[in-house]
Amino acid sequence: MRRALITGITGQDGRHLSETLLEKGYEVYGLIRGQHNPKRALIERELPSVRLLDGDLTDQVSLITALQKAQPDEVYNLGAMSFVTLSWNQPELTGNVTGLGALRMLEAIRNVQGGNASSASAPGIRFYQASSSEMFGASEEVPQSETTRFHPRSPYGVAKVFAHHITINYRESYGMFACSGILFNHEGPRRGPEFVTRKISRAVARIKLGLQDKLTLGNLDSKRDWGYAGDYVKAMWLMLQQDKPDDFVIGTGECHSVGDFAEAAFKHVGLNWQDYVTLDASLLRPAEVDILQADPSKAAKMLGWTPEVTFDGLVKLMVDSDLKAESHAAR
Ligand code: NAP
Ligand code: F7E
Repeated sequence: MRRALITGITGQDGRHLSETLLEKGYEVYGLIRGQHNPKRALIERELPSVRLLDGDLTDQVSLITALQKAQPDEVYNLGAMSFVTLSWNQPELTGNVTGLGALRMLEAIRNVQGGNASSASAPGIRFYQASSSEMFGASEEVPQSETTRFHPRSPYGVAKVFAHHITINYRESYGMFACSGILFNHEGPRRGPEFVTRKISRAVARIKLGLQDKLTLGNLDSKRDWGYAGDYVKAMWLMLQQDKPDDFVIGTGECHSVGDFAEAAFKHVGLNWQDYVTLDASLLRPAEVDILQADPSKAAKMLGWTPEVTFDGLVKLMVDSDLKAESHAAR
C-alpha cells in the first residue's frame, strides 16, 4: 500500500486530495497544527481513515517526526498562509510558512533519507509543491505558461516564488523527485469564505433566503481562470506518477471577471446582481493582479489532464451547496 503525507490537510485542497488518494488505495497521513485546531473534528468526521500527525511548517523537528511516523512514498506540501489580502498584514508570517515552510519540508525529507535524495535503487520520497499563478502577478504575457516570467504583486506571491525556486533547486542539487504545480484559482463548496467566489456564492444563497441584503466587493474587474478544486488535485497526483519530475501549469484556459462570477451566481437563483452588489474601496489591495489565464497545454499533453467542471458548472455547484448549507443553518 502506498503512503502519502499531506500538509494543509484541513484546507480545501487537502480534503479533496485525501479523498482522491484514499480512492486509489493510499494510506493517507495529514499534518495538523495547533493544540485546539477546530478543523480536527471535521477531518475526523469527514475522512475517518486519514491519520492525523501533529506538526507545523514553522517547526522543522515536527516535520522530521511526521516523516518518520508516516514513512511516505509521496509528500504533498499544500500548507500555506494562502489568503493574498492577509499577506500584506502578516508578511513575515507569510514568508515563514508559505516560503520557508517548503524549504523546511525539503530539508526534512533529506534528513530522513540520510542526506541522499534518491538513487536508482532507492528512488526516495516524491515531493509536490503547491505553487501558484499569483507568482505571475503583473505578467506581460497572457495566457501564462511554464515559461512565463514571474512578477509577483503580494508578499504571498513573493513567498510562493521562493518556494517554487527552492523546489527546483533541490531537484537540481540533490536529484530529488520534486515537482511544482503552478495552479490557477480553483474553487468549490469547500473554499474558505474569505475568497471572492465563495464570498459571492454564500451571499447569493443568503440573499435568496432573505438572510442578507447586500454583497460588498472590492472590485468587479479582476479576471481569473477559475476551475474546480476536485479536478485540480488529480493533476497533483499525476505529476508525481511521471518518470521524471517537472513543473506544470494547471488551469482551464478560460478567464472571467469577478463581475461575471457575481452575475452568473445571482442569475442561477433568478436575481439581478446589479440590485444587490455594492463596492467598498477599503477592500482594494495595495497592488492588484489584473488578469490570470492559464495555458495548460503542457499538462494536457504530458499528463493527459483536462478539467471536467466548466465555469457555469462551478458557479452552480457552489451556489447550490451554499443554498443547502444556509437553509439548514436558518432552521
Ligand atoms: P487553504 O484552504 O487556505 O488551506 C491552507 C492549509 O494550510 C490549511 O490546512 C492550514 O491549516 C494550513 N496551514 C496554514 N499555516 C500552516 C502552518 N504554519 N503549518 C502547517 N499548515 C499550515 O488553501 P487551499 O486552497 O487548500 O490551497 C492549498 C495550497 O495550494 C496552498 O499552499 C495554496 O497557497 C496553494 N494554492 C491554492 C490555490 C487555490 O486557488 N486554491 C491556487 C494555487 C495555489 P489550518 O486549517 O490549521 O489553518
Ligand atoms: O481574489 C478580487 C481580488 O481572494 C480574487 C488564493 O487561493 O488564488 C487565490 O488568490 C480576485 C482578486 O483569490 C473581493 O482583488 C474583488 O483580484 O478570491 P481571491 P486570489 O487573490 O486570486 C491564488 C491562485 C492563490 O494561490 C491564493 O492562495 O477577486 N476581489 N472583491 C475580491 N477578493 C476577495 N477575497 N474579496 C472581495 O471582496
